[in-house]
Amino acid sequence: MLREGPPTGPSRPGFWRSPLRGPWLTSVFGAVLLVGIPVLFVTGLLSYAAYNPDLAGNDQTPDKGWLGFCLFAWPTDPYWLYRLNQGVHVTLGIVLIPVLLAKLWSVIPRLFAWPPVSSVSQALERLSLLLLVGGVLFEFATGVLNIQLDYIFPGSFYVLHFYGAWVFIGAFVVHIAFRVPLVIRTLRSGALRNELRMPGRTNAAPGDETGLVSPNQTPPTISRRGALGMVGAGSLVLLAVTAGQSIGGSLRSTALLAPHGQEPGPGPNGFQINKTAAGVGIRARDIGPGWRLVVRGGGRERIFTREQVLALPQHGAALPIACVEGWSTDDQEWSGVRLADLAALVGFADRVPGVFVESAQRGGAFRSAMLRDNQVRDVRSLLALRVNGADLSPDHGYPARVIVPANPGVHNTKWVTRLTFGESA
Ligand SMILES: Nc1nc2c(c(=O)[nH]1)N[C@H]1C(S)=C(S)[C@@H](COP(=O)(O)O)O[C@H]1N2
Ligand SMILES: [Mo]
Repeated sequence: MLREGPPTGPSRPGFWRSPLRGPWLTSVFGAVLLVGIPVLFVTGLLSYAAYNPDLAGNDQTPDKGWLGFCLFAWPTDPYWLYRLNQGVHVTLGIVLIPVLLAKLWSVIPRLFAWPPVSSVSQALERLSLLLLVGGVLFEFATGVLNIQLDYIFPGSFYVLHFYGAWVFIGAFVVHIAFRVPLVIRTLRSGALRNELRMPGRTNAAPGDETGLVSPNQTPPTISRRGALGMVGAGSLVLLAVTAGQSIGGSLRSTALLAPHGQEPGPGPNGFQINKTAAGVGIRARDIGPGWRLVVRGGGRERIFTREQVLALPQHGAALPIACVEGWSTDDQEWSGVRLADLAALVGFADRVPGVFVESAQRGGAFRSAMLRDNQVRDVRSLLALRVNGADLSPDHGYPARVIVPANPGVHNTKWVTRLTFGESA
């Protein structure tokens, strides 16, 4: 194969003919990603840490090994921390999609470079490119699918997205080590204004080392300014139809791409619903008068009716629901019993432990969650019975749900039936 003379098809020099391709355009897109990708990576790791995957009872990614170095006791302050982190992660990820596609478009000739392997170092570089391109497509695709298709993954989305992120970021670091000097040189040398003004072709620098400039350019149909404008406009449109789901307030209605709860309806329970009671198989009798709350720990067990829970000291907290999918609610006024008070009822008064929360839901990963001791200790952490002055609606978790500051939405378990303090599942 390799010896069969000059390649045909997309590997042929001159097959790719856009006059826009060249080191300058690629460097501009690359520079944007150089800033954006690390922000995605860091917010992604923080998001991962927020799930307490080091606690038994949670989704643990058991083979993570030393990759678990980034775990720590996720704080409850500021209470909007997860909301902000996840809003940035998801919104930025979506906004970068046009830039990513444009960057890939601009380097396509390189991906078909011939011969595929010419030296050991070139083979290594191509391997890193494979991991880079494969990794970035995998991360963006799994992220978007998780948002739009509502948790379709057979196993756990977190596991795929987490390991994928490490593979990708490894290749990314190798790639920028090779390429950053070129990006800096390119962006420094060509005056921005000149590049933008020049409507026509990319002039191949003598001995174009990048292989991006086509030797066989077609006449230009759009200027580089136009190309940048198109990509930028694409990103701005995505920003405009996404950000409202995380910012909230009156901007919420602009979030046309938001997958959930566009029309939550009026009233005190009128805010987004992730999974409805019917949707996860909660039956009327699970949450009817026969509902009981079991509080266990330290060898003790106490059982409460809803009236008895309501008779315990009630406290309020204004907290949002913030989902991994990026959407969040504005602060809602929850009221209910402090988790720390419930711990005290089974004997944990001075040293408040973590708690394993279970719900009336019979299957599925979201039916239970393990919360850490610092989360239980926070006085705003509630087993909420009411929201905005009304009883919880069945879809928001009636008779009782967990609400904890800065907690990922999925750990604010709805339809709670059992709290086990001081031990894991
Ligand atoms: N039992 C149970 N609790 C649950 C869920 C679930 O599917 N089952 N979904 C979680 C997720 S993913 C989110 S984002 C929040 C959403 O709460 P809301 O529907 O009241 O807005 O509930 C969480 N609590
Ligand atoms: Mo969620």
